[in-house]
Amino acid sequence: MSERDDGVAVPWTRRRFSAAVGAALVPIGCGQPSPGPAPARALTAQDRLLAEFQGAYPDEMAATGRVHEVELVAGPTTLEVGEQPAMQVWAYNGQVPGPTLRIRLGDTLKARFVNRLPMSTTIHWHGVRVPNAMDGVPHVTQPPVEPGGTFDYEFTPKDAGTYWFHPHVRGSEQVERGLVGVLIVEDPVPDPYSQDVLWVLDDWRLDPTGQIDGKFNTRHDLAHDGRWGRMRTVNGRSDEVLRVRPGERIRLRMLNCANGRAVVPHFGSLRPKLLAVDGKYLRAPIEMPRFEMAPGNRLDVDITFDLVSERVPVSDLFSPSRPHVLGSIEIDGEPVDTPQFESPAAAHVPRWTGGLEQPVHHDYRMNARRGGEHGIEWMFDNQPFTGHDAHTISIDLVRHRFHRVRFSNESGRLHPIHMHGTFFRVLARNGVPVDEPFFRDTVLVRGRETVDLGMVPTDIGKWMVHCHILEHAESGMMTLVEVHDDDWAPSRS
Ligand SMILES: [Cu+2]
Repeated sequence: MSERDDGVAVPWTRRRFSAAVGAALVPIGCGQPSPGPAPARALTAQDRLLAEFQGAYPDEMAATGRVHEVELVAGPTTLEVGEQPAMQVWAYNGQVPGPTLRIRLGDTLKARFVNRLPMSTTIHWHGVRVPNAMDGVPHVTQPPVEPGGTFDYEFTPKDAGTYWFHPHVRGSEQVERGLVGVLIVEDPVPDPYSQDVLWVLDDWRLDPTGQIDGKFNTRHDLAHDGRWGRMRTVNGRSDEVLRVRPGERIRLRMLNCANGRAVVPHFGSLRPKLLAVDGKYLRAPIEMPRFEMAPGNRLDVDITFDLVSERVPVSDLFSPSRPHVLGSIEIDGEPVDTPQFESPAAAHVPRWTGGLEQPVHHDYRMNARRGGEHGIEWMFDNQPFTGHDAHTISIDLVRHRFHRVRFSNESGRLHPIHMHGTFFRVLARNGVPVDEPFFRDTVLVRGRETVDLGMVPTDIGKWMVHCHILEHAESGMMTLVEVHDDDWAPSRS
């Protein structure tokens, strides 16, 4: 069931939409109070883009009143992977990956976080449209949680889908050490899949003793696409097998939580349908394309198994000449009836073909230079991020308005760009229009590539934009945008 017709989503009201379009009629930068009712006039391109957006996702979500209270404790523990010696890791609630929190759309999550790490941390809820104060960015939305400290997160997600959570302090170390958890927001009435399965894809770089290599943000990591480890895991295991019976129809949710590695999942003889990207349903299901899952991306696929017994390897084809088997799916046992229902991928996703006629609101140039704490600094606009406590806002956005934002990669490295607090759609790559039938919160920008994004922010506040190669972020490739309320205009001072 899509969010459009579930009865829980609060659609944009006519009043709210009119307000948004009304705001669009006031040219930004004029700053003058309107002398009276605006004269009737033709719809602008901005109005048309907003009208297309209407119904894509709700501005607010009515709470069901169901509250899920959980405690998340970050602390040291051990993990055994295959034949490796026990590895010292950091984990939420003693598990790697951490607990999967499963709630329904409209439910409220109350998470009491306890820090038992030897350093400060926070929790960021990746992809979830939360109130700004719940976004987990130290010094910007909350103080860092010191060792022994606690923080209470509480929010009602506005979108069903597959999300995840991780620290936003020294991410390149804390995420690599194992601090990753998953938040699944189910539809109000989940479809009757035979199984709803999660695969958390990760890699680990070990030292010669089999422990996590304690050298973080190395010059090599920074000069390349971050830290890529040779030990690969799915759900913390090197030999993950998903067992299904012939006839089953499953929903497989995949998350790439590696620091730097991109993954192109390939399902061999199987024919999965892509359902959702970064949590959000597609316009309609499509045959699984070659999809470069950058760190942070999630893909949900719908797979029906034929009436045969076989074991199908699921491979990573990011480097086609060096395929890597991630895990496998074993089809065996007594056949079952295949659940029959319409795909939940039936979202309203605006095409926004007019988006490329809008002026570029900001063009972020991405590059690096020598220097800084780690020897190399990654930057937006020649400006390395110097710490959350000394942040500056790079651009202003206005809620309920369409913005076209460009990311120009002047380097040869990969930069998966993640925006907090909003979804966006890719409008063009290297100036060539693309119509991805889905929203995203993270997009892989290749070397020398330029990507144009379209977005309509729904939540005010200060939100991070950063590279999700955590070593690039740690060495400066982070910035903040501020989303202002509908009636905001820049000051003329
Ligand atoms: Cu990067």
